Amino acid sequence: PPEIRREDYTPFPWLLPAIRIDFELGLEKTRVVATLDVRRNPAGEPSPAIRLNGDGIELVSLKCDGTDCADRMMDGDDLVVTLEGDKHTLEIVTEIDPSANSQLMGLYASNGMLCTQCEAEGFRRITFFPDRPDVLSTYTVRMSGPKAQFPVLLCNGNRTDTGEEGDSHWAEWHDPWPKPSYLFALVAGDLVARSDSFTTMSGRKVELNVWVRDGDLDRTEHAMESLKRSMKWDEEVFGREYDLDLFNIVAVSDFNMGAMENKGLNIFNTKYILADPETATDGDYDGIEGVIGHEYFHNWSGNRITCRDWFQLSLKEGFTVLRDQLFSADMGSAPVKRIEDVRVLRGVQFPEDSGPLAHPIRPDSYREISNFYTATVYNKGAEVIRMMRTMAGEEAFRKGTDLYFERHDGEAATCEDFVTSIEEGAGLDLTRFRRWYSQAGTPKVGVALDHDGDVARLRLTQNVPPTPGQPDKQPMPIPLKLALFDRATGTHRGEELVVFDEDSAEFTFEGFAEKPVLSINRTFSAPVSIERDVVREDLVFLAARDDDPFARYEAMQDLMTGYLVAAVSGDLGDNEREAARADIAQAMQSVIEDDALDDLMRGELMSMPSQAYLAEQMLIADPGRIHAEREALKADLGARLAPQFHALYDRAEKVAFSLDAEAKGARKVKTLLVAYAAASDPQKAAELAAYQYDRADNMTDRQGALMVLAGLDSVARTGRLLDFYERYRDNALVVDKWFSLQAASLHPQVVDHVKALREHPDFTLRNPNRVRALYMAFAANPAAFHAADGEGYRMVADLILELDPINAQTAARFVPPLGRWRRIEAGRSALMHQALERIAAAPNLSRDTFEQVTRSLG
Ligand code: BAL
Ligand code: ZN
Repeated sequence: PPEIRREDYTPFPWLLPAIRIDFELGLEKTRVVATLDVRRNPAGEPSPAIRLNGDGIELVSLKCDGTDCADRMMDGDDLVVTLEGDKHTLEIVTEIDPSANSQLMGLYASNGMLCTQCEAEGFRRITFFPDRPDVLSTYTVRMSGPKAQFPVLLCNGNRTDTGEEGDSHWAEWHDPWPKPSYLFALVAGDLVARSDSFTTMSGRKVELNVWVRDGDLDRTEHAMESLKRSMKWDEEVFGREYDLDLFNIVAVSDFNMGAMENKGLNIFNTKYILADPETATDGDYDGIEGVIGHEYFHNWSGNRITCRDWFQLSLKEGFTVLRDQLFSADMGSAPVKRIEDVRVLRGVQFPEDSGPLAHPIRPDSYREISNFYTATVYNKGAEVIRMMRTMAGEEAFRKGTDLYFERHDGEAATCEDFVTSIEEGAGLDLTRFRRWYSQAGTPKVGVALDHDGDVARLRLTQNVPPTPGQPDKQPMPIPLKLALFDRATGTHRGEELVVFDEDSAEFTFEGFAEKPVLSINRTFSAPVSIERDVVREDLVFLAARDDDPFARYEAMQDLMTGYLVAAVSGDLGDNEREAARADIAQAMQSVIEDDALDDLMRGELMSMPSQAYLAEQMLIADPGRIHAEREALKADLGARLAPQFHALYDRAEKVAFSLDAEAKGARKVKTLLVAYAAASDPQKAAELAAYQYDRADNMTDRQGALMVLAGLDSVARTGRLLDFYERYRDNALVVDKWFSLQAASLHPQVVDHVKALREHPDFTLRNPNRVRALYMAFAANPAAFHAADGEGYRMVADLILELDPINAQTAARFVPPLGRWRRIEAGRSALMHQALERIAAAPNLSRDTFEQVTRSLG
């Protein structure tokens, strides 16, 4: 497959201001008649032909200005039509079989309903079209089909007319907002809606519907409330008002992504819609609110202003992730949300940035764009915009985003357009800052603090590591929030922001009789990796009293990370080991005893760094040793702090179920404590987990207990796993949890469990949620995936090969875990490499998997 390069962008030579599509809908056969008004684009290069993209579809007929058109050719999957004049009408007829569409791109069948997914390049699987984001059209769509099978017919925009013809009925929809083809959507099925309304800031009433299958309606309240909160928040915080009279959301159970922001008709994975306390965890509730917000916010950051080309994906995704993060922070605990966001960034994006698939947030080339819906484009993209906000301040940043929305409304814009708007609107000089868009790799920031007389001197260095195709890097502006604490009083004089954009920089602070304690990168103000020489005593100090919750969390993480990295490398003598463990326990005790903390935050402070994060701290990681040392520390803490842990559990247990922060916090610490107990006293832990499971009146407690039990060899394990399955076997989302819990468990026989679950009658390769439930959980379970004999790698490679012809996009997502081979100890590394080579050697690989595997081997 050819490589597509950002620098090759040229405008499309034709404009398609208005299009009309007639769908005669059927699960096995859908006939599509697309009528395109095309006219020459004065801004494009003159072209004797129009290229209409296709993907696996066959042309039934083609007319140009009313007559059959023979002056055409196929170029690969694309249809190229010779056009001489400046203005034509093309009528294109295609027929497709949605039931055969297992890729879930384009128009496909899911549980008897029809739905679409067009981003990034799915529209070309429906009809021949210039399927690129800079071609904007208004769409008028007529849908017709059997009334009994498809009682509900939905499309983008507003419904303008309906009618019936015998057993069949039809609806006509018109979307007045010009949009690219990737935002097209259609749904036909037997659905019911929770309906509500929202009155916008200018007083317009918008009808809201959340459409689900009959029987799921009771679980849509949280989604609807989240939608209304999103609409209000975007008005208040970004000044953005909704722009249609109708907003529909549809939940489907077969979906490649989390959700999709199609104009006026968001389509969601059921996972991000359906919730009630019996079947959804607190995490699920938060996920729903965040994703509903995310898709809604796209209406402005994505739909009203879209992307010129797919290299600009972070323009809409990075910005929209930032918007959803700020929204969730405002709706719940801001510090905890920040910690969660950083955990995702460091757990997923940092490894991406330091591996063979590293790419800048605005990539320079790709073969398959689906592979670039990454944590880098999304989450690092959000961090980059967050840094602009930090440097500008909230008010000035808002001026920048106002200017961006005003200046580019209705356009297909670029990241550069965004940066220029922020620069002008917020009054920042972002000249050097633009390097964050072009350079991949996580900057390493060296931090050293000296003290001399009454002066504290901070020395900073930065180094952006080489990444594929980018051997040499330029220094980038790095905004670091910091505070210097007086050891005696435990206070500081105020937070400062330093921005340094050279290889090294020095800052001096006067008036410190004694060396202060440095708190740096507070709130995680820059997405960098801090490397500092810090004594444990200072970390214990910060863990107990830093007034920035993120920095306090960071001190706890650093304490544990420092110890674990040293322990894994074998650098610690017995005395040092004991001293470090005692310090960690002391810090944790101060966290448990701090009455000013809420339990949501306490849970964060008590959480250990993930194995992925620990592996990232080492040039070459030994997953077996990391796992063993991490479990040993857990056991040690569980034993040392047993009385404190008990007391905390007892207190948390008394909090009755509700969805407020106090009760959520109580649930969080309870399960965390059972997990510690599992390491220190497995038998007691099994009893406690079974007890928590049996008396659970909500999914958070039940799933937490089962998570721990799944990792233990205990009779309680078998019984509760069976009970869970029997209780929820009719609920696909909960059965997904059942698969995940077993694949993610700490049980020594996970490999065998996953093999058995692969054969379970409920497992299917056709449903991405089910595949991810079993295999993503497995690939993210270091002890199992990195089994020393390579069985975990073989299983994932087998999955990729089997899934690739069915759903290439989902298959390719399993390649990155194997792509970490260069950073893993030699024995396993060779086995990972072998697995990748076996995939690479397979015939007929999809473009998705081919690209990921070749880059990973690279
Ligand atoms: N645009 C694809 C799904 C999302 O990021 O919202
Ligand atoms: Zn998005």
